[in-house]
Amino acid sequence: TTNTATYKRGAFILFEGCDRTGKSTQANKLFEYLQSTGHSVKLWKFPDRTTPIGQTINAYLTNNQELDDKAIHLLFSANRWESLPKLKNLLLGGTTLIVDRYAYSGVSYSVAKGLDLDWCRCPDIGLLRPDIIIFMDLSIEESEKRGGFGEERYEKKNFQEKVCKSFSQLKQKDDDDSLWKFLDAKQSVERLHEQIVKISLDLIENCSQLPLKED
Ligand code: T5A
Ligand code: NA
Repeated sequence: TTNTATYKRGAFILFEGCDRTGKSTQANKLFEYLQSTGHSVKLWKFPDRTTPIGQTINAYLTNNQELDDKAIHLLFSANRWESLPKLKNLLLGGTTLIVDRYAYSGVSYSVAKGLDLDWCRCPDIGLLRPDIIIFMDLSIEESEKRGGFGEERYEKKNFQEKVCKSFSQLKQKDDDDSLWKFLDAKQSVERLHEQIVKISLDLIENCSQLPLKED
């Protein structure tokens, strides 16, 4: 029949990148823009430090707790699994999700410590796959200028260089190259925001008929 209601799911928009590349700034601005223009949208940040697992992760990141590299890797992954039912319901209910870091950060930071890339990917297999990865691409020299790195565990130059390398490896290994949208994160906040709005509106328009995919 002609008047079958068209089903519309939300878009899964992911921001990824090394530390201090402007992910949270852009995720917040996109959220405010979409919300103010009447979209159903939610902002989600990983690690989600509000859950019991997230609190352990926070203690680790702030150097208040030591954990084995593999153990903390699995906790970061578990922190994504515990929110999966909520994220899935939101997307299927038509809400667009803006996610600040996800499994790609999970793998890249652990690989930078020396863990095997394929081992690192295993615990995240079966999580939802984003519709786009907006990768904030910035040299370490530029990111260092942004107020310098703080007190958290990973905020050191040579470690960040390894993280950047792992992200590139992940992109190269991805069968779906079009998933990754690299942006020159050196541009102004406003200039980047304009591009991100355009990309996101196109995606929201076009992804709604596609099924959700698992990673
Ligand atoms: N981690 C995370 C893992 O190891 N495994 C995992 O599975 C996951 C999910 C915490 C750590 O956890 C690791 C990765 C991290 O090391 P976090 O809480 O996301 O992750 O880290 P944060 O410290 O909150 O955020 P970042 O350091 O990554 O910074 P952002 O969000 O990239 O940058 P943002 O927006 O806060 O901006 C940084 C500074 O730059 C300025 C901002 O005003 C700010 O001062 N800025 C700009 N300056 C000039 N031009 C622009 N275009 C600018 N945009 C922002
Ligand atoms: Na951030």
